[in-house]
Amino acid sequence: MTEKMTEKYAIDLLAEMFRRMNLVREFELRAIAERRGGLIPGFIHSCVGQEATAVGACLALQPGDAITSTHRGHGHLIGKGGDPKYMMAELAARSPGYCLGRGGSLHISDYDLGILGANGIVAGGIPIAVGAALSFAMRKQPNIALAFFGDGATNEGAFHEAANQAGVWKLPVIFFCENNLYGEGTPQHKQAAVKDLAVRASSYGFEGVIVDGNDILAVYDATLAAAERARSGGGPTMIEAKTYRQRGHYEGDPQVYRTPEEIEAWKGKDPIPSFRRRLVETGVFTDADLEEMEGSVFKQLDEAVAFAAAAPRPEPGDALAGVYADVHDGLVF
Ligand SMILES: Cc1ncc(C[n+]2csc(CCOP(=O)(O)OP(=O)(O)O)c2C)c(N)n1
Ligand SMILES: [Mg+2]
Repeated sequence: MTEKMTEKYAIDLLAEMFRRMNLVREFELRAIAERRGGLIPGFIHSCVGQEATAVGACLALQPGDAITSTHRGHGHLIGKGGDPKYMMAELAARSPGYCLGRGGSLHISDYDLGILGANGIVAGGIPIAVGAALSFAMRKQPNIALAFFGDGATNEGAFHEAANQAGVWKLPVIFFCENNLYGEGTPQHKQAAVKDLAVRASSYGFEGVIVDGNDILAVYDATLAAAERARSGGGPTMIEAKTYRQRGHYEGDPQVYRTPEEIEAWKGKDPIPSFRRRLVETGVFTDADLEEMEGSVFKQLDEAVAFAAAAPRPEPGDALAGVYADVHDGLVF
């Protein structure tokens, strides 16, 4: 089993999967604590419980590939290499943040890393990813784009229009649906008449696959296969990863739409401890190896919080820097 695991996956990759999933989890918990403590204003939609989809999918991509993210995007950004220091500064509305401290959690992007943006508009990132894929194809670049979105987003016109166009043009794009069973407080069966959202891909002429979104290796394998297909001219794939968010839709959500028993049952399928057990049981890493990685995550987050807390706030006089519209003589350009 050990040999099989390390034959198929490089040991550095397995370590990175573990470390990055922990970084996402602890980033979320730390951000929630710092919001309560007053450092962070505004909303947080945490992805606690969904770390395997974010990290597994991103680690199957190449550095030049692009992603688009959602309102629940911290995991996607860290998965694609985003720096928690600048993320934390952005959440704390400080000027060294990814958007100069003006965007907050829902508007983080880093074009150098291929992160084309978190997005407060449900399904808003999907056409952007298709546009990036079209651009890669027209420029004959060997890159692909991946759009993350939720189950609720597959009921939006933007999803269907973008999927249709990508199917017609066979664009190098992956439609990655994190199906966490709810769109805000609405369970999936009240918003879609199909049980498996992956079937929607067939309307647009490409394959839809279903994976266990709490199994990082299954997510990685499915994304790698889809990425290879896209890169070799085979067009789009939709991946539906079945998962669960362990916390509310947003911090403070009273969660009246689901039972504590349901939440507890899904905590039993938490993607991080199950991967940890697998790594130890197969002898890939010892407990001590993994503890060291966990410790390094806490250290990195301590540094990120200290950086954010010490950073300056944006100056009101800089409000028009870095924006596309400007005002001259009372007119907006
Ligand atoms: C176009 C649009 N409609 C509605 C909203 C309000 N809204 C924010 S998140 C959300 C639910 C999205 O559900 P899903 O796509 O399943 O993502 P999840 O929150 O479960 O990750 C809604 C309706 C919005 N931000 N944008
Ligand atoms: Mg959802």
